[in-house]
Amino acid sequence: MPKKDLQQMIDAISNFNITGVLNGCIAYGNGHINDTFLVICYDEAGKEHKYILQAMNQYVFKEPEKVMANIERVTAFLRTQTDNPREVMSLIRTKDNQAFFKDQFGSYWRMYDFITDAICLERPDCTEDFYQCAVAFGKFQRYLNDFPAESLYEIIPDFHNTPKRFEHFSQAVKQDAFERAKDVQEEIAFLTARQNFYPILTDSFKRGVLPLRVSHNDTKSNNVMLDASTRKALCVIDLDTIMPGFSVTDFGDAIRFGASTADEDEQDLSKVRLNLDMFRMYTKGFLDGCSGMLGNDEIMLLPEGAKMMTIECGMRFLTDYLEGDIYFKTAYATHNLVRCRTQLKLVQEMEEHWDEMKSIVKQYCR
Ligand code: ADP
Ligand code: GN1
Ligand code: MG
Repeated sequence: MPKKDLQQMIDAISNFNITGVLNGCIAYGNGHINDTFLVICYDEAGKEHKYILQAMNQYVFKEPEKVMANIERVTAFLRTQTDNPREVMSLIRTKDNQAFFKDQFGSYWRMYDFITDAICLERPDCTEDFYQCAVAFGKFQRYLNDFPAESLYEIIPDFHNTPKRFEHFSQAVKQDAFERAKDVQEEIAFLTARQNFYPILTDSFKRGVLPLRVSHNDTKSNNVMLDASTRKALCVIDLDTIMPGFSVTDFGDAIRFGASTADEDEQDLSKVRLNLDMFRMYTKGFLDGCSGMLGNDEIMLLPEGAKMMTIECGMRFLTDYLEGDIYFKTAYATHNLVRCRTQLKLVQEMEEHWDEMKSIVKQYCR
């Protein structure tokens, strides 16, 4: 994605209905996808007003209008489910009342109110914080229980369709456009050996065991805000990938990221372990947030959701490595490979602790 220059940013900001005069705009956060900026303005009384400005990633989001249409509908619905405005992301509309601004270069911009007095955790380091992230994502499922999931646009087709992801991965191995496959034979063998696992969730859906729900699809802990003073669950953010999907993949993606003892790009694999206490607390928090909404079949598939999201993410990182790092932002040449390896190590850990994971979730069946 081409870098945005300052003037382009200032022009974009001037199209939104913000309060005050622009004082500063700085790169913000650690997302892998969009270009995110913190915008600071001051009004005549000297009061500060903060906003989040994002240039949408148009390689990832081919139809930004559809992304914004989903976000508008879902945030409006969420607002009917809670009295606390701080629980829902607030889009700032443009001066001509649109949810986004398309500039003369074809870039799409959008703005949100900055959520003040809140924190978001790159990686939760205690079970209580992780519990709160789980409550936020569980509540998100509950609030959207009556929203017609199938009426949402499928923003990235087959986003968590792991068999399709494996097909794409196999093509990337075959094409080997950057002659990198020779260096990753072990990882290719690992992913190939687990082929029978990949259709488990899509088959459960086809058999009617797994219901279609509104899912967030990117439930990392840095996509949820906690209240800075109480550290209680506040607001789910990063709404780009809201689509029809499964509750168990929302659960799983959070486990993949937050129940690991190391960062997603840790180079020392001996540090990458599955923290079962974190798994236990996230399970409790997610089901507390869902408040009885999930059926026993769904609950029993939560461990599969965790393993599926982890192996799928490893596969996606390796696919991107083989294709020349075109999807995820990277900071160095082997960044995607390093990320892939942490995910595969975590899959191994889950396989070793499979019976414990299953028995933890079983306690919540009715
Ligand atoms: P990406 O899709 O690239 O991950 P996000 O929408 O998650 O982008 O934004 C990146 C980071 O910016 C988040 O992890 C969070 O730290 C911060 N952020 C995003 N929206 C807000 C907001 N409304 N208020 C405060 N911080 C925000
Ligand atoms: C991306 O946008 P961000 O950084 O929250 C990706 C997720 C991956 C994640 C891996 C739209 O999430 O699917 O799981 O990186 N988002 C998209 O860290 O592909
Ligand atoms: Mg994010």
